[in-house]
Amino acid sequence: MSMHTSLKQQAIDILRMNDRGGYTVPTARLYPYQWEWDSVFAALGFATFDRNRAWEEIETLFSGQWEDGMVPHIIFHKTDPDYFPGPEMWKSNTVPPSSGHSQPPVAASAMLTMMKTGGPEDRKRAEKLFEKLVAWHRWFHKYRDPDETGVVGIIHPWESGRDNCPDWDIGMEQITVPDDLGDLPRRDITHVDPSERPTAEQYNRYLAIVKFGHECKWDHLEIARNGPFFMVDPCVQFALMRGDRDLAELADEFGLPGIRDEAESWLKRAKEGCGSFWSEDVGGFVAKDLRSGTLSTAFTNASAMALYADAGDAAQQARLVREVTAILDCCTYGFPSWDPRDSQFESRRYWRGPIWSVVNYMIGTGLAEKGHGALAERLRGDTRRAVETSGFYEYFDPLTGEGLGGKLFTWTAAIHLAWAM
Ligand code: 9YW
Repeated sequence: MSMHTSLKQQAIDILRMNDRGGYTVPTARLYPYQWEWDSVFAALGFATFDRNRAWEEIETLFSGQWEDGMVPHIIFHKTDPDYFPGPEMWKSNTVPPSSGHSQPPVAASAMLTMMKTGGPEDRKRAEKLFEKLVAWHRWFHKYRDPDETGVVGIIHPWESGRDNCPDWDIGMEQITVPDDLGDLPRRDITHVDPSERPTAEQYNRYLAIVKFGHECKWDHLEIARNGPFFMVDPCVQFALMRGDRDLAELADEFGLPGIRDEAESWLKRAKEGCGSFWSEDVGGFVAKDLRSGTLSTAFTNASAMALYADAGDAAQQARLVREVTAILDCCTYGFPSWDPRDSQFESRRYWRGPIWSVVNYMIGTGLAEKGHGALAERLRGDTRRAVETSGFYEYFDPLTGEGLGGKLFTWTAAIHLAWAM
């Protein structure tokens, strides 16, 4: 793209370029399908210049919703040999075909934001989708927290959206790879540097979970109870808590007190449940393996999302803000996906150190709302500077700002427009 085009215009051009008609792909070739949370953030970006297209993005996403209420993490609108694992591995048996688990449920919050910043047409579009949105939240509570503990589990590292974070090593180590998995025709390492991507051993375990899922026909209660992997992810938990709060507000707007009460009772239970994955050692909420009870060992960008969900008591919140500050002091660009003071930190490897605009947006929103305006501004500035330094990459090195992963990336462009401009 020309050096003379403004960054704002470049961001708009990227969203248009990645538009496949009703939905956007995260980036051409590397990720050729519709991803759940990418699409929701894309909608926030579109909403700054094309409201109709913004709502269309979310409507297309919900067109892939399963009968049980789940919104899948990938929808395979058109088969593309460039991506593995494609529909033939997931065997979802749905139209359109999709993956078999979800991703962080961020749509309620985006829809509320779009309604608040819009007019009567936005309200109409939100209201029309509301029933589907409620069904998705109910699905999360029923199938990801079957014992009503107030804490939802994820059945695959990919459900977190923070695919390769060291958090998942705890659960992944316990997975036995079936003998009949065969050689996996990975495509990701033909598109980007393998040193920034997961290893072969990790990929086999990822696919072992997929195999368990389709073999039980995606029976999500069976997967939660007996599947190979079940962990708490602070990102999904906090996105859902924030989403429940925003769902309650939407229900109020639409005059549905029963649904507001339902969402508020989920939230109350979740606030109590959060104590179970607080780590005094780390000074924050961390991932937890629900099978063994093991807590993860470091502060991540998901830990920093606590204020976005208003999780924790006053002392916990004060403590975690101290960690947020200390971690930002070690980086040129915040917020790293793994604590740079920990030996497992890798500044360039996928979710093991780099920064992501979308997570920054949620962290920054929470910080600003809870009275930490300077920290929030620091993060917003870092998010913009990373783009100014390197362009609209998928993610960035927190030490140098170097752009990594896919180029001309939808959600980086969307967040630039919606938040960091
Ligand atoms: C993969 C599309 C997706 C994101 C995830 C991210 C990555 C896909 O890309 O996963 O094949 O590894 O981890 O959060 O939705 O941008």
